[in-house]
Amino acid sequence: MATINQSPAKTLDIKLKKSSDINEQEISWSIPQIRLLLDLPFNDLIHRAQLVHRQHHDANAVQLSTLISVKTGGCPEDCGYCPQAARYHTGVENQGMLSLDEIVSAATAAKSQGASRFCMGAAWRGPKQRDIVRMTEMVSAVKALGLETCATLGMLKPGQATQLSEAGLDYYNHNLDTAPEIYDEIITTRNYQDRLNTLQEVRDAGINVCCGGIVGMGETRQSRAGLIAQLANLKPYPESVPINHLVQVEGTPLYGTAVLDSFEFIRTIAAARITMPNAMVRLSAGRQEMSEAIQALCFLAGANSIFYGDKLLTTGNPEVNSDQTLFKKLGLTSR
Ligand code: SAM
Ligand code: DTB
Ligand code: SF4
Repeated sequence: MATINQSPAKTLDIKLKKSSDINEQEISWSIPQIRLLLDLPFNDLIHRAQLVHRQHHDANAVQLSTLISVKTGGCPEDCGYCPQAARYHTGVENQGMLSLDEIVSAATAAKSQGASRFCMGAAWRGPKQRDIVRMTEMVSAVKALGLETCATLGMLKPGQATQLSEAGLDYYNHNLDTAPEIYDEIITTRNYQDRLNTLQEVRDAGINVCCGGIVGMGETRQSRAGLIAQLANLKPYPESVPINHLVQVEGTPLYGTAVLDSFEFIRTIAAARITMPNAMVRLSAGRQEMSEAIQALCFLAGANSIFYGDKLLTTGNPEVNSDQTLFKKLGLTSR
């Protein structure tokens, strides 16, 4: 690991100037360094993010993932943002596990609309063994359609990730959600280490890691720097980094939180891009509440993936038609 005993500003300069000479997976990012990025004048930050983005990616290509809720609502956890927690009264209707046929027809439709990845989410604390068996059938069937597969099922016990991997799972989504120091203000039914343990299970099973967080939960800029530092310092950092803007759902504890300024959201995307150059950074939840112009700035800041389809898990997402129109306006290609 590169140890650099200089001031944050100096080392930030070294990282940014010599990015082609260093093995970026070996680099550790300190919170003060990420804070310096977040504090840059907006234009400077976006410029730096674009430089990194263009070194590592096609600047006009965006990857499309479609989400489906395999099992909805009634979750025993207390995540303060989540409409699916049983303890909050949000009007989400509980739905038992979908059938294999329902999954296959949703995945077929997603593929025909242009998605390259199909992500299956379940409102569980973690899957039971019988759930894993059914999930492996779904993963194999979706994979057989020629789609990349992703699942987000909560905490995994030893051995479960291997079963999913053997079924053909390409990505597992498990978010750190926020910085460690404010984590227990948001969730108390599991801790940061639980999350890190699941991420390690996923890594050890050879599945790509999809891990990001939520901004707009009332956190400070310093906490956003803390979240990005946690993600960027995972060794290796995640292949896919979803940055969600909190979707405020009535009945959840976080409903009524002061709405985060969009430029803070875009800054967070830029910091993720700069610190995790090879990752796919996904402009995730909250897109329905964003104007086209804000979304365009997110792409400029280095986002190169979105959730595509009229629904996220329980909340709305822009319609496929309007995304296609936006991509045309911006000259973006998709895969
Ligand atoms: N139950 C599993 C778990 O929590 O790991 C998987 C599904 S859970 C809904 C997946 C992720 O969705 C959460 O970790 C969180 O980052 C995100 N999420 C949930 N509700 C959200 C909201 N209202 N706004 C933004 N992101 C949200
Ligand atoms: C992620 O980071 N965001 C997605 C996906 N991973 C599973 C979920 C967003 C959920 C938004 C609230 C809802 O629709 O229930
Ligand atoms: Fe349950 Fe996941 Fe929602 Fe938390 S985020 S309440 S674990 S469905």
